[in-house]
Amino acid sequence: DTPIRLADYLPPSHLVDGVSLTFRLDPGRTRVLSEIRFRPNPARTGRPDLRLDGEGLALVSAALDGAPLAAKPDATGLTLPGASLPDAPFTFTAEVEIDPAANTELEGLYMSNGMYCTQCEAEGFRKITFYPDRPDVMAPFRVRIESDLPVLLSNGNEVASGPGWAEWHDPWPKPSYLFALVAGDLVAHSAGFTTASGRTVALNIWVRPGDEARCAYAMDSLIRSMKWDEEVYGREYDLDTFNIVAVDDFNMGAMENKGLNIFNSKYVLALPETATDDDFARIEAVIAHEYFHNWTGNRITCRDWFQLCLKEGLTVFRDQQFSSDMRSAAVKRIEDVLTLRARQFREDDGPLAHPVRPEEYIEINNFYTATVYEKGAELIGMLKRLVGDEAYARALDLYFERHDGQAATIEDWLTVFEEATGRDLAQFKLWYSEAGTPRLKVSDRFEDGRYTLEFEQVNPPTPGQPVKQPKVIPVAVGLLNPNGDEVLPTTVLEMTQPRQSFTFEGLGARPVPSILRGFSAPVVLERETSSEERAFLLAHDTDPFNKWEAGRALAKDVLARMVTEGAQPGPDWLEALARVAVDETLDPAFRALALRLPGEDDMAQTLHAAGHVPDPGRIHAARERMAGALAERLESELGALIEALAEPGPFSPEARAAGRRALRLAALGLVTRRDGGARAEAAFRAANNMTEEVGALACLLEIGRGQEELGLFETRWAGDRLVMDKWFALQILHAAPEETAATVERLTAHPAFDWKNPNRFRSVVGALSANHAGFHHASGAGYRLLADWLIRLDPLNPQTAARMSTAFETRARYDADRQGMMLAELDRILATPGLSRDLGEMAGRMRR
Ligand code: HT7
Ligand code: ZN
Repeated sequence: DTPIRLADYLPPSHLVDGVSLTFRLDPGRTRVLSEIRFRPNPARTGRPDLRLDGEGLALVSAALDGAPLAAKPDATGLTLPGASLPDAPFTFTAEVEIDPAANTELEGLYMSNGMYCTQCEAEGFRKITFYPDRPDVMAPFRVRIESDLPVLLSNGNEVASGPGWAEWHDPWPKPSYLFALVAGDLVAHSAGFTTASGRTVALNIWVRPGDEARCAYAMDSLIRSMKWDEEVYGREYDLDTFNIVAVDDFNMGAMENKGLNIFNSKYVLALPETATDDDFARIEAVIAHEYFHNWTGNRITCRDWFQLCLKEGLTVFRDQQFSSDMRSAAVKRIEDVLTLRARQFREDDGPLAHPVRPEEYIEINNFYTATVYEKGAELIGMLKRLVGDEAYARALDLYFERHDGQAATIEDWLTVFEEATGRDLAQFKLWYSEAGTPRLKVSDRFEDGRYTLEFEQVNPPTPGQPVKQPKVIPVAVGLLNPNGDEVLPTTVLEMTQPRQSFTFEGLGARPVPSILRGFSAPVVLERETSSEERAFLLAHDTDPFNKWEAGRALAKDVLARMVTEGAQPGPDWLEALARVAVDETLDPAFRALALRLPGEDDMAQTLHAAGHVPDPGRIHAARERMAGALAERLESELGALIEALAEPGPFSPEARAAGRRALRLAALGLVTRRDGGARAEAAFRAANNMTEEVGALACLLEIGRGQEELGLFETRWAGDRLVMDKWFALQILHAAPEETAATVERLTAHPAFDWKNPNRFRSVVGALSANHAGFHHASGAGYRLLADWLIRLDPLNPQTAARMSTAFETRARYDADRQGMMLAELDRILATPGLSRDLGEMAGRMRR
């Protein structure tokens, strides 16, 4: 497989003025008739060939301006020689046959529970018909669907329908990856929305009969998203209808097809009894994300797939802004940074590191990564911090005005900022082209009332990029007096050099610095800090992110010493945390986050960066001791905390109530380590919502109990796929290290383990790699089991297999035995006959 390179980009040979498609749906033999109106692209000279992508299509007939074509497709498409094409507009027609029932990859047109649906991003449309399947070819689409199924949907507005057919028209030019079609026996949860300019939009969430009552939160989230995008970005919706369809078999979270978003049902369906607070928060965020793509992704799309961060980084940034407006901004920022570090820093630190705008790929599906999405969003946040809110708003207005209807690039994006602000962003652009997480080393000195902070940035090498240049780093800083008063409110220092100092005058005493407030740049801060200073910042910092960060760093220091030196958790950390736990002036959600101990994978990453070889078993044991010590210290407070946080009224999914439940469950987890599970058992039995039900069960599983409750849970929820995914995952996530592989083996033999369903597969095989000590158990059983399942899944669903193979990306952290076992599994995967391009690329990169 040859890599595709950004440097080889060529504009399309032909543009498309319009497409008409007719689908005669049949599970095994669907006919697709296409009529594509082409025009030579004036940007290309010399009568180039027209390449139509097409994979797995049986060509029935083709014609050019009505004259039959004796075209012979190859394995990936059809070439129409330039010399044989008119030098003027012409129409290409074709009829192909496809087999949706046999499509297990869930890309192109496939079937899920008797319903037809599509997934075209990134390159699925070529599995539907012959077409220039590239995002810089944008066209209006007309679609006719013929089927006896009652609900027939496509993009845009419905223009006509009759028994057994419907016709749709999408007036907005779009690339083929945004095409969608759904046909099924579905029911709608409907509502309406009136836009700021007074147009009415019909909103429908389509689900299987029986699920209508579970759509209220998704609908509410959609309406709030539409309103927010009008108020904050001035963006109105632009069609008469907005449809969302929930699908059980789906490779990712959701897809922003124009006017017809398709969702993994887990990001739509929710009732308090079936969905946890985290589920509600994710539904809100995913609904918003897909809706926001209507402008950042659909109206303005990407010129090519190297520009993926143009739509994804910006849309993640927008959904993060939305969630922080809907919920607590501080808590949202902490959660986003936890995710960034757990997924993106991990990626940046290993063989899969790549720039936010990659320069080559073999399989583009492998680049829907934390780097493109989450680091991409951080770059937007930095840009906003550097230019200021008002200039950001001006630049965005210019972006929408100038590039509406276009397929744009990162250069276009940065140019609007340069023009709106007069700033040169050449150095900032390095963030897009260079991979790796910069290290920011900080030292300070204080003399005669002058306080100096000295920064040094180190940009470590990544695969294929041995030498890096200094970046622009916005460092938000505040200074506190020893009595806790803030003497310098948050100020953004702009670092552009390898080393740079900043001096603050007129200070009466040596201040305590609060550096990288709000996590103002995606870097690793390295500064020798005493535990007293960390405890001081945990108590006094006015920046909520850094307040939390101080407690986190303190906990990580303690845990690191426990792992490497066998130390006991000292009173500094215990007392500092105990104060936060009972401080009623603080948001309960913040307190819950502060009580959450550092994760084991995070600790392994940190220990590796500090020059240790992490031992997963020791990390697990030390973390258990740490939780035990905290439970002992807080024993007298926890009971009262749990009682006080019980919610008397009816369940509310909103953030305040969810924060109280999170703190209550954090306390319950600690109490369970002291009372043998009595309170958790009672909480499980009394639970009237899924957050408490699953939370209490997890507490019991953590101490090796809960078998009876697992049985009750299974009996109660056997008929509910989404809830049963939790039942599978919980048992593996909370299994003891030496029992993890056996638990996975037992559960994969369970009759409800439908491994062809991506959600179920992830809830079992994904949970295996998420149990750090279990996956990395010295026996190597976790590695073997994962490789076995990847090899089995690959021929059916290569996209999901490739995505889950990233469990091996941290190989270099561990001891020689574990490294050897992981290598052997990667080699076994690579030696598998018929391995997909997806998994082959991933295993190959991790093998290097
Ligand atoms: N733009 C979408 C990314 C995507 C995807 C979604 C579902 C299935 C397969 C997919 N491949 C790529 C989702 C998003 O970022 O909003
Ligand atoms: Zn997206």
